[in-house]
Amino acid sequence: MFFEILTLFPSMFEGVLSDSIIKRACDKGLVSFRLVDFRDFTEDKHRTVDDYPYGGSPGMLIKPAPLARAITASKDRLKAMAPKTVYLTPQGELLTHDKAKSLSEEQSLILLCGHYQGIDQRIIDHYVDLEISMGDYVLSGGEIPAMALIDSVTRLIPGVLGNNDSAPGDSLYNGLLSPPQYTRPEVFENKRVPEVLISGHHENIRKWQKEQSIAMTKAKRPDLWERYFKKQTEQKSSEF
Ligand code: 4G0
Repeated sequence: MFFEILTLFPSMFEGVLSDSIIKRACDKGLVSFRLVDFRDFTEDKHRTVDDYPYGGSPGMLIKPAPLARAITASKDRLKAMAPKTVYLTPQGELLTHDKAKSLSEEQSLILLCGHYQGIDQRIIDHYVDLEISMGDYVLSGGEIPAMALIDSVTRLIPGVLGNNDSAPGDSLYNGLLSPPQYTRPEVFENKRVPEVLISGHHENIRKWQKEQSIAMTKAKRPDLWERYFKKQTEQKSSEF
């Protein structure tokens, strides 16, 4: 996977891209990155990237011309890798495991990080393939959402994760929350690890974990539970 990141703050990515799983994926040749400062695509003396919105709404917007030039240059360089242009915005579709999975099957992504009140709508209409949001809240820029997207997508690329941190075991992979987990010691501040987990009885452990997953999901994420339940009943009824 090739990620091309279009941002006004390329240095924000340095720590994240040179750490842990993403770094290992880079070293293995499974992902690569290029950071582009789209201020370099301005043509005025002051290198202006923002302007006032028509209609008099408060705040500033990213001007269309430098972005259009930057995106065109990226699309052109990556054309052999069929790039999809992704805009990180609170107005996008919420990122889910399924969406991250389908993005992980792309050859290349151009990630567009906006600032202020966002970007000119004509860029969204004519240059952007996909609008993605990390949640219903506003940040000062799209950089942190882009990092979250890169991390979640990279983990799903075959060969990135070792056996010690395998994606199929992840919470949400199967649509349920993870069951409660425990590590040593067996007694901590007078609280014991649930007996079944130290019984060595694998079938009982599996059954207990599934029950706990379901109980936790019902209690904490009724929205996920409803989706899971619907999918299960659909699968069962299609067996007849
Ligand atoms: C576009 C993404 C980008 C529009 C970006 C702000 C949150 C997210 C930005 C705006 C972001 C998210 C309309 C304020 C930059 N904040 N939830 N900030 N508006 O994924």
